[in-house]
Amino acid sequence: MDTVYSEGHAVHHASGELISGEFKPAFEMPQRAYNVIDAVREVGLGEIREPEKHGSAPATRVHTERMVRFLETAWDEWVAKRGEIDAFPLIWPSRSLRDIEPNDIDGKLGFYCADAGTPITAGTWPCVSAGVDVAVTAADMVLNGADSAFAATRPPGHHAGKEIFLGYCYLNFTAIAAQHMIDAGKKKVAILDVDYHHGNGTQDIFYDRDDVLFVSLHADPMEVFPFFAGHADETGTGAGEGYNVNMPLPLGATWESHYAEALDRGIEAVKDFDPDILIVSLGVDTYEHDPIGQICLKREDYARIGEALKGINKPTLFMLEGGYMVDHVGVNVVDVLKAFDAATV
Ligand code: SP5
Ligand code: ZN
Repeated sequence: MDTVYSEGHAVHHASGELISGEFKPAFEMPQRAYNVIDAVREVGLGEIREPEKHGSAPATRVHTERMVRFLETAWDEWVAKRGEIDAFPLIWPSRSLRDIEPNDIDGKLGFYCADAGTPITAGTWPCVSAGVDVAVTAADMVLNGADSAFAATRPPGHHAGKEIFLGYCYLNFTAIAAQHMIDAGKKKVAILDVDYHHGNGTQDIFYDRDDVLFVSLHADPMEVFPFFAGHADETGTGAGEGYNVNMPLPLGATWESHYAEALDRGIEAVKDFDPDILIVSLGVDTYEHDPIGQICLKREDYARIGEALKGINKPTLFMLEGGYMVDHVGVNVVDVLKAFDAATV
């Protein structure tokens, strides 16, 4: 399996995030992607290619034009008001407040950014622009006939919705890749999201559509981030009814206790849909030692995931999502990819 990767990710390095009542070093950092690429090289997974440039047009197919322009211009606007420190929101338009885009940068930050862990930094826009290039280039490899490809994107993307960003995610690279495949003429794309957290952004983008199936295994949002999406009763709306499948898992779940069974059900849902292409949102924050996750997969379980996914027997694009036990992100991701390559259908 070949990998698409751009060094361009490294310019986004948040100074920190508000977590557990403290401003702490950001869990989502450049070293994550470096370790993934080191692991890809180490096992000789395949070639590592540079992406082609695609500009912001693929992003505006799934996000609103005004949010994409905000991401592009927010840093300069913020620096003019506050200087060169990371830009965090400090008020949000929750429930009883108005759904209005204010003029001032502090108001705009709250309007688009939904949490206190996803700052705009000096490098955010160049980084996520490189991510779009990586996602679309890897999607093109699968469209052009590769059995599989790996988009080593950073930061993750699955929390970013049509007009909202949170959870270390700014643009939804998985959704951008799926839409690019639909725009290239594919009729049906399935997204299977195995990140520890619910992929609320991907769900938001495709919730009313029957051409993109979204299936997600994640920790129960009654207990953990993103709290306000990912419940089992979210099944899609309108034409999309029945094309959104959420499988919340209890905290502490292991391969044996819940994971294997839920993964099987997810795989069955994908097989029933019979997509042209499968996209896997591959987060490894399900690892037992992840600093922010409370699902307990062991190292050997990642190969089991890869092997199980091969059974779907479809061209497959893997997208890198979360995973914060930095020294283990690379090996766990590569264990999935290696096992996928090695498995026979
Ligand atoms: C893509 C992705 O994995 N985003 C994750 C964003 C999670 N942000 C909130 C984390 C809160 C974790 N609280 C647990 C503290 C344990 N000490
Ligand atoms: Zn996650």
